[in-house]
Amino acid sequence: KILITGALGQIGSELTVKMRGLYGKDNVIISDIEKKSGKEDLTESGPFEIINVLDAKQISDVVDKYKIDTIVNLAAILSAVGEKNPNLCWQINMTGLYNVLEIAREKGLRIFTPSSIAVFGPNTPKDLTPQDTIMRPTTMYGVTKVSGELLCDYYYKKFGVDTRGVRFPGIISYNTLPGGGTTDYAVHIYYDAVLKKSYTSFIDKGTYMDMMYIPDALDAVINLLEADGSKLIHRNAFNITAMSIEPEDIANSIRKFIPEFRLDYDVDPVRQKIAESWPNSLDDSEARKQWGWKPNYDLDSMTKDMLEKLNMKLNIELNIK
Ligand code: VAH
Repeated sequence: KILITGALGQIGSELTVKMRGLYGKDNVIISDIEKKSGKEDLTESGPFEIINVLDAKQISDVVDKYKIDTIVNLAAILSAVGEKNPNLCWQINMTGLYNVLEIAREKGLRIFTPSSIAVFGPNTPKDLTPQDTIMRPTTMYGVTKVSGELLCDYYYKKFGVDTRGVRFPGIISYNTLPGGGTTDYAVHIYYDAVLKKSYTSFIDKGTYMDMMYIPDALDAVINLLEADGSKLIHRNAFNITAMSIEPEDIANSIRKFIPEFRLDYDVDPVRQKIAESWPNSLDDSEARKQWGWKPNYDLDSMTKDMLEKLNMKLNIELNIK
């Protein structure tokens, strides 16, 4: 039985559907800090619990109630919001994780914790960033992701807790908007392409970051959780990526489907500084070797699918209004 925390967010809302399809809805218990309107398709279609990850007893009670054996801990504050409220970012990302790890230690659970390219900082090698290298992030979010990786590896080595994780790049999806990250421009550009045939980017031209389409991100969670643990040399967390792109690359790809699409810039210095502190591209060969990581979507196939799905989604919403 799997418990997903933060299940109503960008990754969680689609991981819920995927996992319920694979394992059966009653085997995937989802939780979030509150019920969110518009998420009835998730909260009414299977077990849903309110969990504030800062309350260890709430987590423990749900684990006992449903006999959970695996927790996918997605509850988190992302990079840009984390710079606005670093204390909350530390509390949610670290105390939440600590509570989950302590329950996993007591009850012998398996834990998946997402890390991020945000673990890397300005003095990390920027191109084809290695799996094992310098990690001195300059955001509170990045500090919590490095700390989280170290804590998860500690719980594996010291207590034998089966912890696993991946360093997610920016994730692009059309179902649920991301919760305040730096890579969010790469999601909003597609929404505006459909709605306005133009987008004003808060990240500057020429700023490369790793990205991936959400179906590949969901496969990474499933495949790493199902991987034979005895074959894993690393645990927390694996570099994974599908593409290294900058805003102009996305615009050129969109123009293959919307020729008149226009991109201009109104750079946000805070998020630009964060983006520049992260790598241009990751080396994800260890994930490919140790558990068969392989993305299926490249930029153009992602763009094609995003525009098709957003056209349907936004036109339906527009027609309803
Ligand atoms: C963010 N989308 O921008 C998240 C992620 C790698 C980026 O951590 O904060």
